[in-house]
Amino acid sequence: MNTPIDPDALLATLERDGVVRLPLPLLGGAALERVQSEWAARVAHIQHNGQAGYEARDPFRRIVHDALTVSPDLTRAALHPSIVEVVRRYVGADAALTEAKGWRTMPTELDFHGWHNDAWYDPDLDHVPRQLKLAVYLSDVTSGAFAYAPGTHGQRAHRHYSEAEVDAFARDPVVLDAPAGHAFLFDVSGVHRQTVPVLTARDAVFIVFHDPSVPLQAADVAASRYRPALVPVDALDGMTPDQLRLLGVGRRELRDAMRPPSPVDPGWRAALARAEAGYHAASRLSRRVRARLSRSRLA
Ligand SMILES: O=C(O)CCC(=O)C(=O)O
Repeated sequence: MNTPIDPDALLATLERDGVVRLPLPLLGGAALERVQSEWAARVAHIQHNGQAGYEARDPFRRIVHDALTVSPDLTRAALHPSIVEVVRRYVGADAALTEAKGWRTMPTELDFHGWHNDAWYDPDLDHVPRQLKLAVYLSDVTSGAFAYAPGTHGQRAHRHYSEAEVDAFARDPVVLDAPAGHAFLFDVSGVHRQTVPVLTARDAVFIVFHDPSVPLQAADVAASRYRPALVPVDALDGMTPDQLRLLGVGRRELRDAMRPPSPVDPGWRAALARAEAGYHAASRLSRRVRARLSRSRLA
């Protein structure tokens, strides 16, 4: 959907609150259904032997990396011309899309994450560089919504915050419940969280924009966290030079920021090797049992 959205109004709210709800859905109708059906396939099983799936990092969220690969509709929605303008005016003309990650949060009563703001840049920097996230809901969100403490953006400290600290902030949190296809932007230096309880599974994609020349914190360098986006190639058809630039096309500094993947921890490597050996042994046994059963049926 390329219906124009007033960038000046979005920017004014973003500067004041650090968060802004988009007034129109980014995805709707057949495009939303296509994205939801591809997404459902990604969150149905753990990524395995090259088959696209989710990463099971914790019991609460099924994490989908390179989330724009899910569908050209999602890539085009993320690069809606008004979003491109807001991102370039809020973050800077050199902003680029540096990560697209989504997750299905499983129903839970547990307070598994809490209020926090995001650490991402080198802490020795003498200013707070801007990073924006565009969140797009792929399911109707009536519980487990994202929430943001308005006006808390721009701070240097990156940590978790208690309910009492958030209650002491000047204004009440903005709770972003919305139907599937709706979206919002937020400055990650402000205090935010997913609310609990999550009564039904919640699907959301978070797309990150910052200036890739900003030095990163060591943990994100080691993890090769921010890197050029992977997108379905047909999503590029008809994109404007501004959209392509935000996506990272021709941006050498994005490629330069990439590091070889960090080696897997030796303990994990050994555990994965044992799991793989067990899987192959079980497959061999099952083949032998099936062969013997079919021979005895023929005899
Ligand atoms: O899943 C959510 O709503 C929280 C997202 C969040 O904390 C983040 O993207 O930093």
